[in-house]
Amino acid sequence: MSLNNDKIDELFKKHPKLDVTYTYGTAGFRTKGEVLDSVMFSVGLLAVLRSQKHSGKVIGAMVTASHNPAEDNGVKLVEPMGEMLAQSWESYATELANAGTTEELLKALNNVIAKESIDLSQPAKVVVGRDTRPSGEGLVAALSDGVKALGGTITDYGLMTTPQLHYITRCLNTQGAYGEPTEEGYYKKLAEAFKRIVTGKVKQSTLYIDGANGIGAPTLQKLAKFIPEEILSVKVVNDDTATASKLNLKSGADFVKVGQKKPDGFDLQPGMRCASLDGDADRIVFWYLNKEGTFKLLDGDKIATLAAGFIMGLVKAAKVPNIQVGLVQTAYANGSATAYVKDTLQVPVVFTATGVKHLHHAAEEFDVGVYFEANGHGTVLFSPGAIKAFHSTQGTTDEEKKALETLRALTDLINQTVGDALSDMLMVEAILVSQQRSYADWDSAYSDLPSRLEKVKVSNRLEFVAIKADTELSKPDGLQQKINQQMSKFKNGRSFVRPSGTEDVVRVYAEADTQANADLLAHIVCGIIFDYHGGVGERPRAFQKVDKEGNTTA
Ligand code: 16G
Ligand code: MG
Repeated sequence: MSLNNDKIDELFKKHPKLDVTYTYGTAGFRTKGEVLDSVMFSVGLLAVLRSQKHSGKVIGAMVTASHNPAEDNGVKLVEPMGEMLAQSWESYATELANAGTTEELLKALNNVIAKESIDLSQPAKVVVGRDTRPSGEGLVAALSDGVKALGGTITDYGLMTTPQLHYITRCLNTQGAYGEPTEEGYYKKLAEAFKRIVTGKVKQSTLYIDGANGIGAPTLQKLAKFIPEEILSVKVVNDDTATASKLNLKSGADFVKVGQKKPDGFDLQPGMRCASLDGDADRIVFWYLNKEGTFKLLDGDKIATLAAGFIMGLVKAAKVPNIQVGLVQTAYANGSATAYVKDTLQVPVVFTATGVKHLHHAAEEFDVGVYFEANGHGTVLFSPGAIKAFHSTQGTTDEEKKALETLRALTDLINQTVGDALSDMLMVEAILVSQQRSYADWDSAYSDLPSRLEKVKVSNRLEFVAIKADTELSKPDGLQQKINQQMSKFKNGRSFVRPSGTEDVVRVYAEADTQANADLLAHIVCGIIFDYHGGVGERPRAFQKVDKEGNTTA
């Protein structure tokens, strides 16, 4: 079989490429919604080839720009078992998206077909979902045209969270073994598993969830209907999805994590238990006011340590042999969190580069792999062997049986495809209920080292090459030595620099013994980058000036 060139030409003409260069980045394509029409068409084409490569298995496409403002949009492809698109295909996505004429497009398509030995006679199935952005509907139509241009079939699931789309993709490809491939199937699976863990235990106070005025808000409201009020009470705040401009505006997980402050819409009082989702509900961070009235954040590191500690305890109590629990972090993990995991929990820690796909694959190496980015994206993966062991181990005492039942329920409760804010919310709640623990008690496991995250605009961020799981730079020459020199001047000083995968900036992270020192270290490193490595635009006043010997100057 060969491509239907006329059909491709006819449909491509409906979605002409603009004079923009596109890149499939850390989490797919992401930019202004108004320039994405042709990109969506090209992603539809690629999804068909990917499905054919997998002998007709269903490929997912999620139209979202996560925590970005409402005018942005994006798309990412999902593999049959619910993981992110294989990295080796990202460059094909970029090539197809940048083809300006039908001729170029056919050339790019034939290149993928030849290199990947695609059998065009295979069937191709694609499922698509989208978040609440106004541009979403039109973009789904463009993607759909791409699928049709190559003769594939597409099912539009409409509005849903990113993790729901990943869930559905996996359900469809496992003939329902992972769950019912419907929105309701998702709610039922989570709600049932949650009930199995908490029923009969003392309920906690109301959870106030910041929905970032995005798709997570109505989704959580629907999920809550499947969980009796006697075991969980949730109140969704920032649930205005009708006013597009409010999406992620002064709200959501990213706003709270970066700014270390509460979102709009909350009259926050000590004792209230709160959390924030992001715009597509694949991230969550928890937060509260402590007794002194100070805002306190329980981020991805805190979620990971809570989960790892709880699961380790269960595995021990259930006497399941040979289960290795491991934790995966990125360079953004707070130094105190890493120390706590190694020294107190005594769990092995692996570091990967930033981006969910890297963490996910590293977590698969463990029987129970807990992975979270500090920003709140993460999940816990159970290997097939671990799931089997939890079911085949019988347990003799009541305590053993109870622990086994909780472990089994956790394998259903925790989304196995990708980080899922709603599943993570229920996981955390199930743990806190089981341990009868308050946020403050959870928080007291360790104290974060003060940290600062900054960004610097530079003329070419691709001149910055991060190595060793983003902890060091190999390029530009000499910069890493300068950073090392500055770090050594601060107690507990640690700083690293990496080019962003989602924004045209380089990011600078620093931590140290005090907030003032963390800020200073970050601003020194920012100053060095800005002054010696291509800073552009107005020089932020906070950036420190440093001479060639590395001494700060006024
Ligand atoms: C994307 C990634 C996230 C990562 C972030 C880093 C996925 C689904 N999301 O949002 O994991 O933390 O990018 O952004 O992979 P940056 O490269 O701009 O710092
Ligand atoms: Mg997100």
